[in-house]
Amino acid sequence: MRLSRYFLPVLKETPAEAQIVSHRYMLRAGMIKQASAGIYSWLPLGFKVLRKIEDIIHEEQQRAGHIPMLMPTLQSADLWRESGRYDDYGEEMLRIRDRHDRDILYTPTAEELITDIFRAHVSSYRDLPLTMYQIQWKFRDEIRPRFGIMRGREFYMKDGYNFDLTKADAMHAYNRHLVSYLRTYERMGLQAIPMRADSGPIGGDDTHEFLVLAETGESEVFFDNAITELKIGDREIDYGDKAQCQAVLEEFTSRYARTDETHDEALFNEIPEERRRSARGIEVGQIFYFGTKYSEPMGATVQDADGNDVAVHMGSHGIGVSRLLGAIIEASHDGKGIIWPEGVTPFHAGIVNLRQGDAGTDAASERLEAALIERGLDPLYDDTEERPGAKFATMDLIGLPWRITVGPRDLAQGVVELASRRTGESERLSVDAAVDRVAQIYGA
Ligand code: 5CA
Repeated sequence: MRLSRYFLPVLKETPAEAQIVSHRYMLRAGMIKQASAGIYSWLPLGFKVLRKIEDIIHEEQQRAGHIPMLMPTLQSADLWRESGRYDDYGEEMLRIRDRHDRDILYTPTAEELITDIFRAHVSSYRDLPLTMYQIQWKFRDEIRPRFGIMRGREFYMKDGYNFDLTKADAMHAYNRHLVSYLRTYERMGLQAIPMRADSGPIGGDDTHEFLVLAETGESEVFFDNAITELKIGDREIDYGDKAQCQAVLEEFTSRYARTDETHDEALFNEIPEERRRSARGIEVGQIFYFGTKYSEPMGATVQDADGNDVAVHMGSHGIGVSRLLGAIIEASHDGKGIIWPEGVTPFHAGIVNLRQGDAGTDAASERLEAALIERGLDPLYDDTEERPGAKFATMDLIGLPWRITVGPRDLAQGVVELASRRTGESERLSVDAAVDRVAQIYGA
């Protein structure tokens, strides 16, 4: 992409309404624009990162054997009356009346709709286990939308639903979700700690929230610091292996880690003092097992091997897709701007031409751009007439992990400068070597 032809409305001034760094940088880097309270347009740069995050979630969900699908944002109130949640959900639900005076609502979550699909098509235990998921917009009329996309009213969520014959099978689905979520967040450069939480309007007793530690987080959390040493890394996971998934769950949940809703001071005090931590965190996901809470009232049953009709055991599992952008920025930035982890960066590298219009630097920049594209990479070439200082400031703000600078003095010696946004370190390399290095970083 050529910057001169892109839409990147960067702001020089810090917007007054933004209280936290991720919101400030998302506005300044031209990633989002508020449409109305808690509702945002995703400008091209923000949209690109949103898509990257979504792609990682799809890959990891399908690796775990979960099936993608899509349900509508507008749903009939009647289904929600069947489960009893139409009245229970309260003010956060956006209720709408259509021209025929029918009550509809903008989905805050989709347990009812998926249960309705299930009961229409599945009647035998032989069709289980089944887990389907979607990535779809949600609406919750939050009383205090704030921090930009972090607590929006309209937000993008991955929501998955499992249907199983027994509680034991449903707990395997729960464990699979926990493991796949850990992998998902790690690929985004995040450490998200599973913590015992409260289930709220979704219901059930078994639930974990995933928290990214950050001073600006809305949740108060308490944990044994030993938990921060744990990593999934590149270990092989066989999602069909119940014992293995259970063992990973135990590894990651046996230490004390709770949100304030379930915090137990006496248990907390049993942790050796030097490992006791209280901090703040951003909730980027939550998994639930709630048994037959929806299947029973809605008649989602299957025939078991003995011919008895039994209500299926269910759980639901959410990731805050749009909120993750904020969480990643909170976890990875400096005073100059965002520092994207390679896994989610909107462009793989930035090319800065220090003397636009100079035959030599133009040709070398174009050669770099073409060679990176040839390797399957997606560079952003700043081909504008801006001064070098302004070009560097924009690249630092938008946070591409690698920058290749093409200047007349270096070119006279046959080199360009490859710089890391994270460390600030740079080296001088030939155009070909710089392309090889960037391709190698991305495994391209
Ligand atoms: N039905 C379940 C799982 S699919 C559910 O709705 N879970 S949830 O309420 O915990 O939401 C899932 C995730 O969505 C949360 O962990 C959080 O990361 C994100 N989320 C929730 N509310 C908002 C909001 N107002 N703005 C941005 N993200 C949100």
